[in-house]
Amino acid sequence: MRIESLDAVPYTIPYRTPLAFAIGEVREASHVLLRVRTDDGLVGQADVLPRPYTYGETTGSILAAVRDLFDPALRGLDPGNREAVDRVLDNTVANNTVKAAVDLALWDILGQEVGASCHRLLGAFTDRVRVSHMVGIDTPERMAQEAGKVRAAHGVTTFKIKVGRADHRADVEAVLRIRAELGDDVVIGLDANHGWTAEQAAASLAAMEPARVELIEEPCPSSEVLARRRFVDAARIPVYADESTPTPETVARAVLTDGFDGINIKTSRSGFTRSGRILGLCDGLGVGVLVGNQIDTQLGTLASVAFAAAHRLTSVRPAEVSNFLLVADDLLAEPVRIVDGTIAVRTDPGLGIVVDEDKLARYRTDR
Ligand code: MUC
Ligand code: MG
Repeated sequence: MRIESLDAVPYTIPYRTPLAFAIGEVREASHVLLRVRTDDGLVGQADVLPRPYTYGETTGSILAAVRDLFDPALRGLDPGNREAVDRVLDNTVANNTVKAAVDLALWDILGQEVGASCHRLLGAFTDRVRVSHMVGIDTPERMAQEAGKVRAAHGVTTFKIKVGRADHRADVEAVLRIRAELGDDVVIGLDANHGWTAEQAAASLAAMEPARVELIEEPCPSSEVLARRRFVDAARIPVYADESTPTPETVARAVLTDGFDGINIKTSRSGFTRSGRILGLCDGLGVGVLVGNQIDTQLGTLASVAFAAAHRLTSVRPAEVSNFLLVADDLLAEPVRIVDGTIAVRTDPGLGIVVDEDKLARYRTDR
């Protein structure tokens, strides 16, 4: 079997509610559906998410990378020869989310070829993923309401609260309020998306002590090298890296040089192959992992769920797989459901993605 072509279809689906975080805000899912076609008729699919504030990619750059770089370079390769594909992808720097989607689409093809789900091919450790929900930056009152609503509607009890405002006192107030309103039986983590300085991060954590926060992600900028290392050394809760560690080598540096306690792994920026390498590194080094969200649609969520449920280490913590609740609709024909705070894996071959073609026709932006 050979790769025949790569197509990229840009589409936009509005959000029900925007999501704000320290370095940006998203109001709509303006993504790109990648389709890798093979000469014997199989089609691998994955979602590509432009996130200029973290990786520099835009819809235009994603379309150009597929059209000008990866489509011509990958045509004719065996889709099962991921090492050869990886070498081609490596010839281009950055472009993480396009490369991730190519990899996911190839795994999707492999699963269809052998008649097994990606979840099964990856390890099939468990068949349900516990959900952690991300609460965007807003007034403390609305943030507590959002967490309460998601717990009541979906049974989710783990929350990652977005913080990192220039005035960190508003973050402190929000986190204390969420703990007070939701009580003791919820788990609270934080993500500052490097919006605070290391000093603000330390002061905020001290002021939030009554809220019993279990971990903090990207507290301060990776460019402030010594300040960040000092913060990680002194922190009394685990410190996780996310957007500063999109690749195995950045993970190795964050752990070996800066002493990070955990790594957020996102299939939408490292696919299954590189996510697996990152997971292996973390496993060998004794570093925690969590499966995070790049504000994925339901289509992208299928990949995160397959990966999170496939491995022991990724099943330790709930995975961030509920951001699709923000999006008003989806391209998937069969919706993803959260039941009692969990999402079940799909058992269909590959990723189990069936696109509703009428919806794709309605939301695509290239016609
Ligand atoms: C996160 O965990 O940082 C926000 C922007 C993005 O690209 O990912 C997120 C979630
Ligand atoms: Mg994060």
